[in-house]
Amino acid sequence: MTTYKFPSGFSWGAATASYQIEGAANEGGRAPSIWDTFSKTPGRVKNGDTGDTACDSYHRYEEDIQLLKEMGASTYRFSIAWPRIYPQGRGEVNREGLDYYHRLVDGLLAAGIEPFCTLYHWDLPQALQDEGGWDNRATADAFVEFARTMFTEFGGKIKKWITFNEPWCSSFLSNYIGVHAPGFTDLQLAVNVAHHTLLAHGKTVELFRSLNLEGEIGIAPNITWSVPYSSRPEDKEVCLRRIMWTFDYFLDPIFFGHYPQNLLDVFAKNGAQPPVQPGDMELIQRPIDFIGGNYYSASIDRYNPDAGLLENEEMNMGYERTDIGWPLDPVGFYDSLKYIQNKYGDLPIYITENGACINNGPEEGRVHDDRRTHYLRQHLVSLHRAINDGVNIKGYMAWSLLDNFEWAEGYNMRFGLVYVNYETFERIPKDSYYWYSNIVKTGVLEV
Ligand code: GCO
Repeated sequence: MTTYKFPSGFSWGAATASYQIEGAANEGGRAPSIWDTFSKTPGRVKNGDTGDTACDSYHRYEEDIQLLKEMGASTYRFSIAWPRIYPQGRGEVNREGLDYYHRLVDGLLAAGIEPFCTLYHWDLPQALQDEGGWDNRATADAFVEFARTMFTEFGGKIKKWITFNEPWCSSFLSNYIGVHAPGFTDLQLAVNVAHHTLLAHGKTVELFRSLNLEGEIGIAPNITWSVPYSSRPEDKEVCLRRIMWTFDYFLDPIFFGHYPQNLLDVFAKNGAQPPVQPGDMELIQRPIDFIGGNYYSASIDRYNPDAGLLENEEMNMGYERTDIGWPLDPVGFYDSLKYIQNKYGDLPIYITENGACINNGPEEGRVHDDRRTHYLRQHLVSLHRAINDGVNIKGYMAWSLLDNFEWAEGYNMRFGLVYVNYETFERIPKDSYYWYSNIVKTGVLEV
């Protein structure tokens, strides 16, 4: 048996997102977001599932806090539904929405759990989409006003802020690949969305500093690792492009003030370029306090000029897969953390998401999700190895506390440590919850 001891003071927790868990879509003064519209459009989400009721966390947040507390979590990552705060995106603030998050945050603090708040986890108010959404530069300013309200209301209570969750998804997956809301397939549009997202990020960081708030602010891009099929330079190159598209495309502007040239070249070849205006890159480059990283999986890719935008062809190498079909690659987790350290330096890193889709349901009141435990065990070993090798990782948040609305996959894909019955909203901690809880409480993993 090997014992892996994590540093003392390491923060452990779990993550969720507003539209995926809250439900109560028409309550508390909330107006629709682009995800309400999208999920109600036939054919967009499996089984026609919507977030209307989700896990009903809007009403059951106390139970969820209790689950975190019993787990021993020191931190909880959740997101704010912008349309609960500004139902029309801007203008009049909705007090009921603020009150809900005050109840949640106060409950967390009373339980000794640090609130780790994501401002944008994809639920853009539909009213803003009607004005062009993130394609419209003015949306960045509306976002900054939403952030200002959150900072002034919650400053002192919330000390960890994430501006944007997985900006690659909310720009490219949503506007070029078209499988997430709002569901467009236009590269120039996606490149615009990415740029305005970064602009909103930079302006929000600047605002945060100007308010002199206690705490830290960062961003949480997805880390999609990719391993070259062979040592041929062209295979290595497509893999690097693939990694950089989800991660460096958003972090290079923040750290270095420019987009990665290899991706600008790909976009230019396809007739698209970011709508940069004078001063934008300076704003985007405002220093952040930490990097958040969401890691799930890796692919093995090779160069194939007929394989779409990046010219990468994904190879099936027979890797073990989770129930959503994503290959398990814990080594990719380690490699990506080293990559981040080499490229961006020693800024603190939080693993803001990591987890597995394993769809086992209850059997006689228990959920035996051994394959989730297996996944987590392997990834925590990689995490430990990265920490030992000097990567400055401060915390780990498992995705997810609860089974929840898995975007275009609906409710069938389950990522929770806690099982949710979507009819009764009963919560059942799975075997992996108890296993993870032991590590959270002791800071020790035994394998
Ligand atoms: C995110 C993710 C989550 C997903 C998870 C599993 O960015 O936070 O998309 O919301 O549920 O990644 O796919």
